[in-house]
Amino acid sequence: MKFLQSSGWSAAAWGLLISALFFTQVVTAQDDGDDTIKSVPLRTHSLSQPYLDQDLQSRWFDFGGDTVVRADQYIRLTPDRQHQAGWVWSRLPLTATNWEIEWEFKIHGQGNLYGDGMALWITKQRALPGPVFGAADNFEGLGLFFDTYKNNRPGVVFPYVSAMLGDGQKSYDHAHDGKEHELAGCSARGLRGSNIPTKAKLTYFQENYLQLDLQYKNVDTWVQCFSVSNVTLPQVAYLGFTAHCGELSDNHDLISVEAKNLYSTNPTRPGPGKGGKARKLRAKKQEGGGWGWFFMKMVLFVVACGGGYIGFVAWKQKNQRSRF
Ligand SMILES: [Ca+2]
Repeated sequence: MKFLQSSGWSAAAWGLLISALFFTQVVTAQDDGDDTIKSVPLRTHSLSQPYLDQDLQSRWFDFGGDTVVRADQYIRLTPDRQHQAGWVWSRLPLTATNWEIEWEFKIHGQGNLYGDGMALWITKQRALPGPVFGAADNFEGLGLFFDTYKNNRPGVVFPYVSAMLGDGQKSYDHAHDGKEHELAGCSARGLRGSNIPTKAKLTYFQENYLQLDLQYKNVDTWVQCFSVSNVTLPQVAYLGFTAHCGELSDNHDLISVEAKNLYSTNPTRPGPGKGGKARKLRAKKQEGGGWGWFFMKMVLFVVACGGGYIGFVAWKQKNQRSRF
Protein backbone atom coordinates (compact mmCIF):
# COMPACT_ATOMS: atom_id res chain seq x y z
CA MET A 1 0.00 0.00 0.00
CA LYS A 2 2.78 2.34 0.96
CA PHE A 3 4.62 1.45 -2.24
CA LEU A 4 1.56 2.16 -4.37
CA GLN A 5 1.07 5.45 -2.61
CA SER A 6 4.67 6.53 -3.00
CA SER A 7 4.82 5.47 -6.67
CA GLY A 8 1.53 7.30 -7.23
CA TRP A 9 3.00 10.47 -5.71
CA SER A 10 6.22 10.08 -7.69
CA ALA A 11 4.33 9.55 -10.93
CA ALA A 12 2.14 12.55 -10.18
CA ALA A 13 5.23 14.66 -9.51
CA TRP A 14 6.79 13.51 -12.79
CA GLY A 15 3.51 14.23 -14.59
CA LEU A 16 3.40 17.72 -13.07
CA LEU A 17 7.00 18.42 -14.07
CA ILE A 18 6.46 17.25 -17.67
CA SER A 19 3.19 19.22 -17.87
CA ALA A 20 4.93 22.37 -16.65
CA LEU A 21 7.69 21.95 -19.25
CA PHE A 22 5.16 21.21 -21.98
CA PHE A 23 2.93 24.21 -21.32
CA THR A 24 5.91 26.52 -20.81
CA GLN A 25 7.04 25.55 -24.28
CA VAL A 26 3.59 26.19 -25.83
CA VAL A 27 3.18 29.60 -24.14
CA THR A 28 6.72 30.68 -25.05
CA ALA A 29 6.18 29.71 -28.67
CA GLN A 30 3.09 31.95 -28.85
CA ASP A 31 4.55 34.93 -27.01
CA ASP A 32 7.74 35.29 -28.95
CA GLY A 33 5.72 35.32 -32.21
CA ASP A 34 4.49 38.85 -31.47
CA ASP A 35 7.73 40.75 -32.08
CA THR A 36 8.15 39.15 -35.50
CA ILE A 37 5.00 40.90 -36.78
CA LYS A 38 5.52 44.29 -38.44
CA SER A 39 2.85 46.65 -39.70
CA VAL A 40 2.46 49.38 -42.32
CA PRO A 41 -0.52 51.80 -42.15
CA LEU A 42 -3.07 51.42 -44.97
CA ARG A 43 -4.29 54.94 -45.62
CA THR A 44 -6.66 53.75 -48.33
CA HIS A 45 -8.71 51.87 -45.72
CA SER A 46 -8.41 54.20 -42.74
CA LEU A 47 -10.81 56.94 -41.63
CA SER A 48 -10.39 59.72 -39.11
CA GLN A 49 -11.85 63.13 -38.37
CA PRO A 50 -12.73 65.27 -40.27
CA TYR A 51 -13.41 62.30 -42.64
CA LEU A 52 -13.98 64.59 -45.66
CA ASP A 53 -11.68 66.92 -47.60
CA GLN A 54 -12.30 70.57 -48.51
CA ASP A 55 -14.72 69.59 -51.27
CA LEU A 56 -16.71 67.53 -48.76
CA GLN A 57 -15.54 64.37 -50.47
CA SER A 58 -13.56 61.41 -49.29
CA ARG A 59 -10.80 60.17 -51.51
CA TRP A 60 -10.97 56.61 -50.29
CA PHE A 61 -14.56 56.01 -49.13
CA ASP A 62 -18.13 56.35 -50.38
CA PHE A 63 -21.01 57.13 -48.01
CA GLY A 64 -24.67 56.33 -48.61
CA GLY A 65 -28.15 55.64 -47.29
CA ASP A 66 -29.07 57.62 -44.16
CA THR A 67 -25.42 58.16 -43.19
CA VAL A 68 -24.59 61.59 -41.82
CA VAL A 69 -20.99 62.77 -41.45
CA ARG A 70 -20.25 65.16 -38.64
CA ALA A 71 -16.69 66.18 -39.34
CA ASP A 72 -15.64 66.86 -35.75
CA GLN A 73 -17.34 63.86 -34.17
CA TYR A 74 -18.55 60.83 -36.06
CA ILE A 75 -19.94 59.12 -39.13
CA ARG A 76 -23.49 58.33 -38.07
CA LEU A 77 -24.64 55.30 -40.04
CA THR A 78 -28.13 55.52 -38.54
CA PRO A 79 -29.71 58.08 -36.26
CA ASP A 80 -31.92 56.93 -33.38
CA ARG A 81 -35.01 56.75 -35.60
CA GLN A 82 -37.05 53.90 -37.04
CA HIS A 83 -36.38 52.42 -40.49
CA GLN A 84 -32.96 53.87 -41.12
CA ALA A 85 -29.97 52.28 -42.86
CA GLY A 86 -26.60 53.68 -43.79
CA TRP A 87 -23.26 52.63 -45.17
CA VAL A 88 -19.60 53.48 -45.75
CA TRP A 89 -17.56 51.48 -48.25
CA SER A 90 -13.94 51.64 -49.30
CA ARG A 91 -13.45 52.60 -52.93
CA LEU A 92 -10.46 50.33 -53.35
CA PRO A 93 -10.36 46.65 -52.52
CA LEU A 94 -8.27 45.43 -49.63
CA THR A 95 -5.51 43.53 -51.35
CA ALA A 96 -3.09 43.09 -48.46
CA THR A 97 -2.40 39.44 -47.73
CA ASN A 98 -2.42 39.93 -43.97
CA TRP A 99 -3.99 42.86 -42.23
CA GLU A 100 -5.35 44.38 -39.05
CA ILE A 101 -8.35 46.70 -38.87
CA GLU A 102 -9.01 48.55 -35.65
CA TRP A 103 -12.06 50.75 -35.44
CA GLU A 104 -13.82 52.83 -32.84
CA PHE A 105 -17.59 52.94 -32.82
CA LYS A 106 -20.45 53.83 -30.54
CA ILE A 107 -23.88 52.27 -30.31
CA HIS A 108 -26.24 54.31 -28.14
CA GLY A 109 -29.73 55.77 -27.97
CA GLN A 110 -32.72 56.80 -25.90
CA GLY A 111 -34.88 53.71 -26.01
CA ASN A 112 -35.19 50.90 -23.51
CA LEU A 113 -35.73 48.70 -26.53
CA TYR A 114 -33.25 49.23 -29.34
CA GLY A 115 -31.77 47.68 -32.46
CA ASP A 116 -30.81 46.27 -34.80
CA GLY A 117 -27.06 46.74 -34.89
CA MET A 118 -24.13 47.37 -37.17
CA ALA A 119 -21.73 45.35 -39.29
CA LEU A 120 -18.24 45.30 -40.72
CA TRP A 121 -17.79 43.75 -44.15
CA ILE A 122 -14.87 42.34 -46.11
CA THR A 123 -16.68 41.30 -49.25
CA LYS A 124 -16.40 41.09 -53.02
CA GLN A 125 -19.54 43.24 -53.27
CA ARG A 126 -19.67 46.84 -52.18
CA ALA A 127 -22.25 49.57 -51.57
CA LEU A 128 -25.25 47.31 -52.06
CA PRO A 129 -27.96 48.21 -49.54
CA GLY A 130 -30.05 45.35 -48.16
CA PRO A 131 -31.58 43.58 -45.19
CA VAL A 132 -28.44 42.35 -43.37
CA PHE A 133 -27.59 45.23 -41.02
CA GLY A 134 -28.08 47.57 -43.96
CA ALA A 135 -26.19 45.54 -46.59
CA ALA A 136 -27.16 43.01 -49.24
CA ASP A 137 -27.63 39.34 -48.40
CA ASN A 138 -25.89 36.46 -50.20
CA PHE A 139 -22.55 38.20 -49.88
CA GLU A 140 -19.17 36.67 -50.67
CA GLY A 141 -16.65 37.17 -47.90
CA LEU A 142 -16.86 38.13 -44.27
CA GLY A 143 -19.77 39.71 -42.41
CA LEU A 144 -19.11 40.68 -38.80
CA PHE A 145 -22.27 41.62 -36.95
CA PHE A 146 -22.73 43.66 -33.79
CA ASP A 147 -26.27 42.56 -33.07
CA THR A 148 -28.04 44.51 -30.30
CA TYR A 149 -31.53 43.06 -30.70
CA LYS A 150 -32.19 39.42 -29.83
CA ASN A 151 -34.63 37.95 -32.33
CA ASN A 152 -34.42 34.37 -31.12
CA ARG A 153 -31.32 32.92 -29.54
CA PRO A 154 -32.30 31.47 -26.16
CA GLY A 155 -29.59 31.48 -23.53
CA VAL A 156 -27.38 33.97 -25.40
CA VAL A 157 -26.56 37.35 -23.86
CA PHE A 158 -26.87 40.38 -26.17
CA PRO A 159 -25.29 42.44 -27.65
CA TYR A 160 -23.89 39.48 -29.53
CA VAL A 161 -21.00 39.70 -31.97
CA SER A 162 -20.85 37.08 -34.68
CA ALA A 163 -18.94 36.38 -37.86
CA MET A 164 -20.22 34.66 -40.99
CA LEU A 165 -18.38 33.61 -44.13
CA GLY A 166 -20.68 34.06 -47.10
CA ASP A 167 -20.23 32.16 -50.36
CA GLY A 168 -22.72 34.12 -52.43
CA GLN A 169 -25.42 31.48 -51.80
CA LYS A 170 -25.99 31.35 -48.05
CA SER A 171 -28.54 33.70 -46.53
CA TYR A 172 -28.03 35.40 -43.19
CA ASP A 173 -30.21 33.64 -40.61
CA HIS A 174 -32.20 36.65 -39.37
CA ALA A 175 -34.72 34.65 -37.36
CA HIS A 176 -32.00 33.19 -35.12
CA ASP A 177 -29.56 36.11 -35.15
CA GLY A 178 -27.14 34.48 -37.55
CA LYS A 179 -26.88 31.14 -35.75
CA GLU A 180 -27.20 28.92 -38.82
CA HIS A 181 -24.02 29.99 -40.60
CA GLU A 182 -22.06 31.39 -37.70
CA LEU A 183 -18.29 31.02 -37.98
CA ALA A 184 -17.59 32.27 -34.46
CA GLY A 185 -18.99 34.78 -32.00
CA CYS A 186 -19.21 36.07 -28.45
CA SER A 187 -21.51 37.93 -26.11
CA ALA A 188 -20.48 41.47 -25.24
CA ARG A 189 -22.71 42.68 -22.44
CA GLY A 190 -22.10 46.38 -21.92
CA LEU A 191 -20.81 47.04 -25.44
CA ARG A 192 -23.84 49.21 -26.24
CA GLY A 193 -23.84 52.50 -24.35
CA SER A 194 -20.40 51.84 -22.85
CA ASN A 195 -18.89 54.93 -21.24
CA ILE A 196 -15.42 54.20 -22.58
CA PRO A 197 -14.44 54.35 -26.28
CA THR A 198 -15.72 51.11 -27.79
CA LYS A 199 -13.23 49.50 -30.14
CA ALA A 200 -12.82 46.35 -32.15
CA LYS A 201 -9.68 44.91 -33.72
CA LEU A 202 -9.84 42.33 -36.48
CA THR A 203 -6.65 40.55 -37.45
CA TYR A 204 -6.32 38.31 -40.49
CA PHE A 205 -3.45 36.16 -41.60
CA GLN A 206 -4.32 34.61 -44.92
CA GLU A 207 -5.20 30.92 -44.76
CA ASN A 208 -4.09 30.97 -41.16
CA TYR A 209 -6.41 32.69 -38.75
CA LEU A 210 -8.96 35.42 -38.15
CA GLN A 211 -9.13 37.00 -34.72
CA LEU A 212 -11.41 39.57 -33.16
CA ASP A 213 -10.59 41.50 -30.00
CA LEU A 214 -12.92 43.97 -28.32
CA GLN A 215 -12.47 46.88 -25.96
CA TYR A 216 -15.59 48.01 -24.13
CA LYS A 217 -15.12 47.26 -20.43
CA ASN A 218 -11.99 49.28 -19.59
CA VAL A 219 -9.67 51.53 -21.56
CA ASP A 220 -6.69 49.61 -22.95
CA THR A 221 -8.18 46.29 -21.90
CA TRP A 222 -8.83 44.03 -24.85
CA VAL A 223 -10.87 40.87 -24.59
CA GLN A 224 -10.66 38.24 -27.27
CA CYS A 225 -14.01 37.56 -28.88
CA PHE A 226 -12.82 34.75 -31.14
CA SER A 227 -9.85 33.38 -33.00
CA VAL A 228 -10.57 30.95 -35.81
CA SER A 229 -7.96 28.99 -37.73
CA ASN A 230 -7.89 28.13 -41.44
CA VAL A 231 -9.91 31.11 -42.64
CA THR A 232 -9.62 32.21 -46.26
CA LEU A 233 -11.22 35.47 -47.33
CA PRO A 234 -11.60 36.69 -50.94
CA GLN A 235 -8.26 38.01 -52.20
CA VAL A 236 -9.94 41.11 -53.57
CA ALA A 237 -12.56 42.45 -51.17
CA TYR A 238 -13.90 45.82 -50.08
CA LEU A 239 -14.10 47.11 -46.53
CA GLY A 240 -17.53 48.33 -45.47
CA PHE A 241 -19.43 49.47 -42.38
CA THR A 242 -23.22 49.45 -42.33
CA ALA A 243 -26.06 49.73 -39.80
CA HIS A 244 -29.79 49.23 -39.76
CA CYS A 245 -32.83 50.17 -37.66
CA GLY A 246 -36.29 48.66 -38.13
CA GLU A 247 -39.14 49.09 -35.67
CA LEU A 248 -36.52 49.75 -33.01
CA SER A 249 -33.72 52.25 -33.37
CA ASP A 250 -30.32 53.37 -32.12
CA ASN A 251 -27.48 55.67 -33.08
CA HIS A 252 -24.80 53.63 -34.82
CA ASP A 253 -21.69 55.77 -35.02
CA LEU A 254 -18.36 55.01 -36.64
CA ILE A 255 -15.65 57.19 -35.05
CA SER A 256 -12.44 56.05 -36.71
CA VAL A 257 -10.85 53.23 -38.69
CA GLU A 258 -7.18 52.34 -38.64
CA ALA A 259 -6.11 49.70 -41.14
CA LYS A 260 -2.64 48.14 -41.32
CA ASN A 261 -0.86 45.77 -43.61
CA LEU A 262 0.84 43.08 -41.52
CA TYR A 263 3.82 41.01 -42.42
CA SER A 264 5.88 38.52 -40.55
CA THR A 265 9.64 38.81 -40.38
CA ASN A 266 9.74 35.12 -39.54
CA PRO A 267 8.78 33.23 -42.73
CA THR A 268 8.39 29.95 -40.86
CA ARG A 269 5.62 31.34 -38.70
CA PRO A 270 3.21 33.67 -40.46
CA GLY A 271 1.19 34.71 -37.40
CA PRO A 272 1.09 34.59 -33.63
CA GLY A 273 -2.22 32.67 -33.50
CA LYS A 274 -3.08 33.13 -29.86
CA GLY A 275 -5.35 30.42 -28.48
CA GLY A 276 -8.75 31.54 -27.25
CA LYS A 277 -11.84 29.76 -26.08
CA ALA A 278 -13.58 30.10 -29.43
CA ARG A 279 -10.52 28.87 -31.23
CA LYS A 280 -10.25 25.87 -28.95
CA LEU A 281 -13.89 25.02 -29.58
CA ARG A 282 -13.32 25.47 -33.29
CA ALA A 283 -10.29 23.24 -33.21
CA LYS A 284 -12.49 20.36 -32.11
CA LYS A 285 -14.64 20.80 -35.20
CA GLN A 286 -11.92 21.03 -37.81
CA GLU A 287 -8.40 19.83 -38.30
CA GLY A 288 -5.89 22.63 -38.66
CA GLY A 289 -2.14 22.63 -39.27
CA GLY A 290 -1.43 24.38 -35.97
CA TRP A 291 -3.88 22.30 -34.03
CA GLY A 292 -2.82 19.09 -35.75
CA TRP A 293 0.60 19.82 -34.35
CA PHE A 294 -0.87 20.61 -30.94
CA PHE A 295 -2.89 17.38 -30.96
CA MET A 296 0.19 15.34 -31.93
CA LYS A 297 2.12 16.86 -29.04
CA MET A 298 -0.73 16.08 -26.66
CA VAL A 299 -0.75 12.43 -27.82
CA LEU A 300 3.04 12.19 -27.46
CA PHE A 301 2.78 13.81 -24.05
CA VAL A 302 0.16 11.31 -22.86
CA VAL A 303 2.15 8.38 -24.31
CA ALA A 304 5.34 9.68 -22.64
CA CYS A 305 3.59 10.07 -19.29
CA GLY A 306 1.98 6.62 -19.54
CA GLY A 307 5.27 5.00 -20.59
CA GLY A 308 7.14 6.77 -17.83
CA TYR A 309 4.61 5.67 -15.24
CA ILE A 310 4.62 2.00 -16.35
CA GLY A 311 8.43 1.99 -16.42
CA PHE A 312 8.56 3.53 -12.98
CA VAL A 313 6.08 1.01 -11.52
CA ALA A 314 8.04 -1.90 -13.06
CA TRP A 315 11.32 -0.55 -11.67
CA LYS A 316 9.78 -0.10 -8.22
CA GLN A 317 8.31 -3.61 -8.23
CA LYS A 318 11.67 -5.05 -9.26
CA ASN A 319 13.36 -3.07 -6.50
CA GLN A 320 10.82 -4.28 -3.96
CA ARG A 321 11.19 -7.92 -5.00
CA SER A 322 14.98 -7.73 -4.73
CA ARG A 323 14.66 -6.34 -1.20
CA PHE A 324 12.77 -9.43 0.06
CA1 LIG B 1 -30.86 40.42 -34.14
